[in-house]
Amino acid sequence: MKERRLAFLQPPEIEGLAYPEDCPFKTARADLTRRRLRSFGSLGGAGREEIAPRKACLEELARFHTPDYLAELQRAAAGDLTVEGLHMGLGSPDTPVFPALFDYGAWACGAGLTAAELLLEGRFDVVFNLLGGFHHAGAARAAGFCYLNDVVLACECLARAGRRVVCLDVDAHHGDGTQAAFYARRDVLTISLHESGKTLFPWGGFEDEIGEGAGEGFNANVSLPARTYDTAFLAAVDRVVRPLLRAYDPDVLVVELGADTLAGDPLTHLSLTNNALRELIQRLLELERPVLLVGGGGYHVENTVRAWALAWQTFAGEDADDLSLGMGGVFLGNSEWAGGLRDPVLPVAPEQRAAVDGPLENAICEVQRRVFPRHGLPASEAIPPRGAGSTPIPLSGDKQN
Ligand code: OKP
Ligand code: ZN
Repeated sequence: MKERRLAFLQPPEIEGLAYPEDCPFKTARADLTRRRLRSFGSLGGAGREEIAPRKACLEELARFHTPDYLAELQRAAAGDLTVEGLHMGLGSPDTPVFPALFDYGAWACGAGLTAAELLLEGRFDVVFNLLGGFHHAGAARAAGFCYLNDVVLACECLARAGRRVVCLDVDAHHGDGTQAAFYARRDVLTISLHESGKTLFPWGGFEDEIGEGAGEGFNANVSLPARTYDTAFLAAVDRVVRPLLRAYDPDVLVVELGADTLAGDPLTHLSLTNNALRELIQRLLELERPVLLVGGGGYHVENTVRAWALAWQTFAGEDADDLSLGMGGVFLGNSEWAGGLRDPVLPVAPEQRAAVDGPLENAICEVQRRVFPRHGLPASEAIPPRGAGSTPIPLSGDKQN
């Protein structure tokens, strides 16, 4: 296997910058992941570099955000929340006003731009910006813990360099800000898999949102039912994401890997384990394209850190099944787990399967019907027999899925 060159971006300057204590968004997750990886020996040394990114300047932020909004954000950060600020979404429980709100976002955006440049220069194959993932922010609007949209700025930077970009967002929440930014464009194909807007903020992201004008057919949403489990998620990946990736054939991938899809997340209702995220990444690696991976949600801090660290190891090729005690993770006794960073496989209850499978099948068929023809793909696929190329590979050890 070809050695991939990985970079982990973490600005030392953001240490101590945090959201208010009562806000579930914890900025410490990125640095905790960095430390976890260092303790494993997975970070540091050739091809596994830590790089200090730059902070985005106003001019760069204005490639997406309006000058009025940027001024209002800075005003609010300085303690002056105006009526205009309120109208731009500031000052709600989901968009608290606190001193670091502008600086933290500007660092996340700067890291996104640094990451894009490192990929454009060809210096790395995979760049992690776990500070980022602020996919709800609009051009002049704050929402859902997001003020400045690093995902949009990074995609825009890659697109303006002439690259065909796929932005894949697998945060539990719909990537509405990113979708809106590229809705009428086809140089950035946006794909979001998220818990259905019927049960979760931001209450949208349905299959009929397919883009408009020149961008029609270049936005794809898959609504995941509450309690979606690993193999159901991977079926959506295999039947929607994989065909679209192959057909669009991007030059570069931007992946929002919010970890709030994991079972036990306090804000959402999905039931994934980090094994599903690992398998997703293994499928993305088949493309052999540079990847910018950004963070996002993930409100169970330890689960999030473990998932992001596992994601890094997967990109680094350190997660092979035969590695150490392997077998995809095994129980040694009643409680001893030898799966490394991997979660134990979660059993799927029959009623859970019954609740998930029908709505998910509809969602998959609906997005295939609406989006696939634009890409020369058949509007519906007969579910191929087991063993054929596009069926989900069962998770190791999970006999029932
Ligand atoms: C950000 B990210 C309704 C509660 C919504 C906001 C969740 C923001 C998630 N007021 N809470 O996509 O993980
Ligand atoms: Zn989220």
